[in-house]
Amino acid sequence: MYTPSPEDKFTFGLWTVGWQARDQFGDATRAPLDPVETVHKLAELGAYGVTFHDDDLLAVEPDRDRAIENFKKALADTGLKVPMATTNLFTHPVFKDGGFTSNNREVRRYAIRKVIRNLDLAAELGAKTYVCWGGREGAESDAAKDIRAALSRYKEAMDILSQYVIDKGYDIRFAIEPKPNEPRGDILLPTVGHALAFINELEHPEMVGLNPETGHEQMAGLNYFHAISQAMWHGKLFHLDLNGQRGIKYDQDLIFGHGDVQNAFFLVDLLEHGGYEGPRHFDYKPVRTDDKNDAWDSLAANMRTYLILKEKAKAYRADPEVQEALAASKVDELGARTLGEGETLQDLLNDDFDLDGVAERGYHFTRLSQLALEHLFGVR
Ligand code: DIG
Ligand code: MN
Ligand code: MN
Ligand code: MN
Repeated sequence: MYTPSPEDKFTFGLWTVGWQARDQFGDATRAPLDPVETVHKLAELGAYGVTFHDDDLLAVEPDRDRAIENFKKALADTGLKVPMATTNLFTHPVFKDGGFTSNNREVRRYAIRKVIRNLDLAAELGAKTYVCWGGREGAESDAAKDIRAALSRYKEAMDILSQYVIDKGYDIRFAIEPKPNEPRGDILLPTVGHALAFINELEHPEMVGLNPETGHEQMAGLNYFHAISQAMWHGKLFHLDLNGQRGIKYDQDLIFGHGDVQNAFFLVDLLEHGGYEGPRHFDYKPVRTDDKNDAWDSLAANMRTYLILKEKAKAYRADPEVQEALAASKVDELGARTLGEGETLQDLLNDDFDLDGVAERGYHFTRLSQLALEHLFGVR
């Protein structure tokens, strides 16, 4: 029961369970983790794939070529896929004012070189999505960053990288990952909405989509189910980072479902019934209080929680009382065009509308929401 298998398409970043739990107020509580061990453990736990930043491969092997060879062998030995890759443009001090949008032009050029080098490896490993999380693209002071110029440089970098993928013939699309703040005081492209608008200004917008993260939208006080819905509506949900967040505070990267569990329930229902075919990728971190075994338990907990919510969402949809409540709340009626097929505007203008009568009617959302919650609680 709730045992994950590769068919579930669960994937994890090396940087998740590999996080040594160093934070700005305390040192590491866990030893570095060999990516080879992570790949084998992910396969053992039923995951479909693994994702990585370029630098994650060097966790225990400083020689890049050897580290890549070790990683490739582990992938071959386990059959684990690599659906996504990304670049670390945030740890090295050189990126302290950003990568693509650093005020220092030499840094901007280095950042693009660093991405290109890992794009080649991503293509070699069969990754179809390349994530760009601009964690350091931002500022703490309004005096320090000309935001319009920064957005021009961000666009320039994305256009250069898109052209590179086109010229090389790689089957790769880019996915921008929004986040409102941390580590920068204010990060550029802070939410799904900002990123969607930005993508429209690029030379190759069809090659660039989104990688929305649960906690990042929630850090901005926004609804992740809404964010994912809009990304899907635009055809821009290229990938997603699932995790948990408990309110507007620092980025917690909790286990999926360990934050707003109701929102997670409806998110899983949306992914399972809304036609998203991509990986269910977890970008979470084992809490700093976890030892190595706890950390592996936390990794498994992400997949188990997803499968539990998936089963509950299925039962919710199959419940005749829920179907009746959905109809009573006219949820499906929203799918009907406001101006019917063959109707003219004049037909609409001619409506005979009982304003006061309709205004009096309720939508019965309370009954529907309570039914959903009771399915979530497992009492239906
Ligand atoms: C943080 O949420 C970011 C980095 O971990 C990485 O660049 C990206 C990958 O999904 N998420
Ligand atoms: Mn303080
Ligand atoms: Mn995060
Ligand atoms: Mn992320």
